[in-house]
Amino acid sequence: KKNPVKAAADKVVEKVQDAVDPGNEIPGAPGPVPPPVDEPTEPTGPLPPKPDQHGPETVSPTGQPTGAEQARMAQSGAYLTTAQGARLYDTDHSLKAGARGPVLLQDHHLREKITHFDHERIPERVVHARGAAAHGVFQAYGTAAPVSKAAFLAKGVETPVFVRFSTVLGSRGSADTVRDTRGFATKFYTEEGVFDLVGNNIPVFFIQDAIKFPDVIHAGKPHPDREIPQAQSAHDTFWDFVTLHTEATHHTLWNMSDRGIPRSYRMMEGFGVHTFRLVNAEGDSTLVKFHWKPKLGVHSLVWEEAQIAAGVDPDFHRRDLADAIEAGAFPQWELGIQTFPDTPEQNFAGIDLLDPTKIVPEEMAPVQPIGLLTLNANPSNYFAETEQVAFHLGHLVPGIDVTDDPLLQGRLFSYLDTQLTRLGGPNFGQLPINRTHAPVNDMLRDGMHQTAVHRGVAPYRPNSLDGGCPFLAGEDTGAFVEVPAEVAASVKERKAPASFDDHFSQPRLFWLSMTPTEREHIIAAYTFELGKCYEQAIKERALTVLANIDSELCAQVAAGLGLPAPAAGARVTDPAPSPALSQLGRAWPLDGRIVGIVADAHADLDGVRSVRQAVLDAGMVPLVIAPAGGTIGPDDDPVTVQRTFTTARSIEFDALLIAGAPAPGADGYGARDAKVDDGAAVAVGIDPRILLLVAEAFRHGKAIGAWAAGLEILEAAGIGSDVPGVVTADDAAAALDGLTDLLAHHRAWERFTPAV
Ligand code: HDE
Repeated sequence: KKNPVKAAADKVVEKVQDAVDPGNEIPGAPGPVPPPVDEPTEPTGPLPPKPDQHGPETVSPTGQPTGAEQARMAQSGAYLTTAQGARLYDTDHSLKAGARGPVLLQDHHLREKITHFDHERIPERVVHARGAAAHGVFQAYGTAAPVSKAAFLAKGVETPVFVRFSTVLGSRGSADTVRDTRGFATKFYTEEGVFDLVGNNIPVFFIQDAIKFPDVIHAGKPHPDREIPQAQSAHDTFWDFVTLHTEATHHTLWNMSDRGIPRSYRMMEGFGVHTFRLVNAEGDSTLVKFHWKPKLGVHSLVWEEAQIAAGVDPDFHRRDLADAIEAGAFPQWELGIQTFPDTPEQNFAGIDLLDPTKIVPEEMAPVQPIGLLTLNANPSNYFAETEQVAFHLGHLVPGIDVTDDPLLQGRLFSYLDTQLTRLGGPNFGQLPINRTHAPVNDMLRDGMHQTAVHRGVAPYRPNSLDGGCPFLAGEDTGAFVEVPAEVAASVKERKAPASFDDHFSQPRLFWLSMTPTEREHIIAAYTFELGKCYEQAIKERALTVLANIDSELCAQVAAGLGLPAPAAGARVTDPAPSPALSQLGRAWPLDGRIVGIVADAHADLDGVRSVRQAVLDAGMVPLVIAPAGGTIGPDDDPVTVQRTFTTARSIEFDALLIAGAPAPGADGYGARDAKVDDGAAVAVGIDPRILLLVAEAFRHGKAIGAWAAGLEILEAAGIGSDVPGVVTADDAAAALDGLTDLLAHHRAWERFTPAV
C-alpha cells in the first residue's frame, strides 16, 4: 500500500516541478511528471503588469531619490515570493497532511502570511485619526524674506510638501462630513530640514493650556461606557465640559457655525492658531499668525446634507480631494501671515497674542500672502504615507521659532511622544514619508525598526575617531538657533494671565460678523446638538453661556429646546464686526464643482451633449444621471450615463441641470405605476427618486437649471421658476449660463428668509 505521506510529498514535488521555469530542474526530483489533474485551484502565472503599474520604486513617495539600498527594499520581480525573496508555487493552500488532513505547523509560508496580516494595523491617532492627504509643492513669493530667513520662503523657491487633512474626534473609519474641527497639517521638505505647520480650519482652540487637552478630548470622544456617539459633539459629556469651561466658548461657536461642516477640504481655510515668531537674517524677530486661504473660497455643506453624506458616502471629503487631484483640478491655497511687533507684552491692540482662544481680526492686521501651495498628486499608498506621516510642531527650520503660548508649549511635547507609540519606536523619521530632504547626521542610533546601516565608530561628540565629524554649525552655516527672547523674572506657579479670563468678547465678535443666513445655521446647530443631550442641567447651563454671546441667539435656541431663555449677560462695548469672518457674499472660481445633468432617452440629448462639454470647458465636472446605467440615445451617438436614479444622491452635486421629459415607459421618468385597491394600475407620474433629488438640492440651497421638457420635472417637484437660484431657459446653453453665475456664490441662500 502506498505511504500517504510519501504520496503527498511526491505531489508537492510534482507541483513545484510544474511551476518552476522550464529547464530549471530541481536536483533529485523524479523524472518527467504528468501534469497534476486533481487540484481544483491551480496557481496561475503572474498577470502582465497594468500600464500604470510601476516596477520597484527608486524614489521615496516625496520624490527623494533613495538609492539602491532603498530600491532593494521595494517590491520587485514578477514572481510571488516570501518576505525573504524565495519564490512560491502556491499561496492558496495551507500545507496539510493530505487534502483533508490537519494543517502542519511546518508551513512557514502560512505562518509568515498570517502573522504579517495579524500585525497590519497600528494604533490610530488618539485625535485626528480620520484623514486624507496629498502631495504638492509650495512656491514662495519672497514676501516673507524681510521677516524670516527661512530658505524655503525666499522668492521663487519651490518646496515639496505633504498635506494631511483630518477630522478630530472620529475613529479612522468614521464619516468625513460630521460636525467637527478639521486638521490641516503641512510638512514642508525644505533644504534646511522639515518644517511642519500643524494647523486647523478654525483659528482658535478650546483650551488655553495643553494640560487640559486630555479633558477636552475625553469629553468629546464617545462615552466610555457604550462608546457612543461616534465622531459627534452632540452628546452630554462634550456639552458638560464646554459649558463648565467657558474658555471653550469661542471654538465651540466656530464648530456650530458652517465652518464645522466644510463642503470640501479644498474649500477650507487653515490656521496655525498659535502666534509664532519669525526671525530674519539680521536677527530681528516678528510675531506672526499663519493663514491658509483657499483659491476656491470657503464653502460649507448644510447640516442635513452633511448628515445624508455621512450615510450615503462616508468618504465624501476623501473622495472629493482625490478625484479633484486625479482630474487635474489641483487645489491651491495661499499661505499668508499677520505680523505683529515682537514686544515684551506680546499683545496687539489689546489682544493677547499668547491666548489661543483669540484671533486678531484681519481688518486690524491684514493677511499678507507669502506663497502658494498646490496639491498635485495623490498618495500611492494610504498606509505608508497618510497613516504613517508624523507631524510635529518641533520640526522647525532657521527663521521660524515658537512663542510661550502654553498650548503650543505642551504640543511641543505631545507629538513626538504620541508617535513613539503609534509608529512603534524612535526611528519613524526614517519612514519614506517622514524622511527629510536635508542631509542627516544626527548621532541617533539603534532602536526599534532601525533601517539605516550606520557607518563609523564614534556616534558621540567630541570624538577623534571619526575625524571629529559631525561638526557643529553656526548661524552663518545654517544652524537653527532659538531666538533669545527675554523671559520676565517670575515665580513658578500654576496660573494663567488675567487677559486669558475674557471668554466672551470674541465669540460676540464672531456672532456680530455673521450674516443672517450664517446666524440661522448657528442657531440650528446649537438647537440640534443640545437637543441631543439628556441632562436638563447641561442644556440650561449652555443657555446661560449663549446669553453671554447674544440674547437673540440664546432666545432662539431656548425656544427650540422648549426652555426659558436666561437674561443676557453683562456686556461691555460691542466689538466692531470683522467681515472677513463671514463665508458669504463673494464670488469664487468653479474648478472641480460637480454638475448633475438629469436626462432620459426622451430628453434633448443634443442639449445634454453640448452642456456637458460646456461644463467640462468651464473646469467643472458634469455627471449625467439617467434611469439606468450604460448609455442613452441613439447607438451611433450615445450619451454615457455616469449615475443612475439608484446611485445618484443630491449630496454629490453642487448644482443640477434638468433636461429630461417625464415620458411613460420603462426608460422614462413615468415608469412607476401604483396599484390601487381594485387592482387597477394608476400612473404615479415622475420617478420619486428624481423628485427627491431635486427637492433635496432645492432645500440645500443649490442652483437648479431646467430647459425644455425638464421644466415639467421642476413643476412636479413644486418648484416655481421665479424662486431665487432656479434658472428656467429655452435651451441648454442658457440654463448653464444662469447656473454658473449662481455656483460662483456656492448656494442660493437668498432662496430662504433667515429667521434672524
Ligand atoms: Fe494636535 N495632536 N494637539 N492640535 N493635532 C495630534 O499627534 C495635541 C492642537 C493637530 O494629520 C496628535 O500625531 C495637544 C491644536 C492636527 O497627523 C497629538 C494639543 C491644533 C493633528 C496631538 C493639541 C492641533 C493633530 C495625535 C493641545 C491646531 C493631526 C496624533 C495642546 C493648531 C496631524 C499625532 C496629522 C494631532 C496633541 C491641540 C492640530 C496627540 C496635546 C491647537 C492637524 O500629539
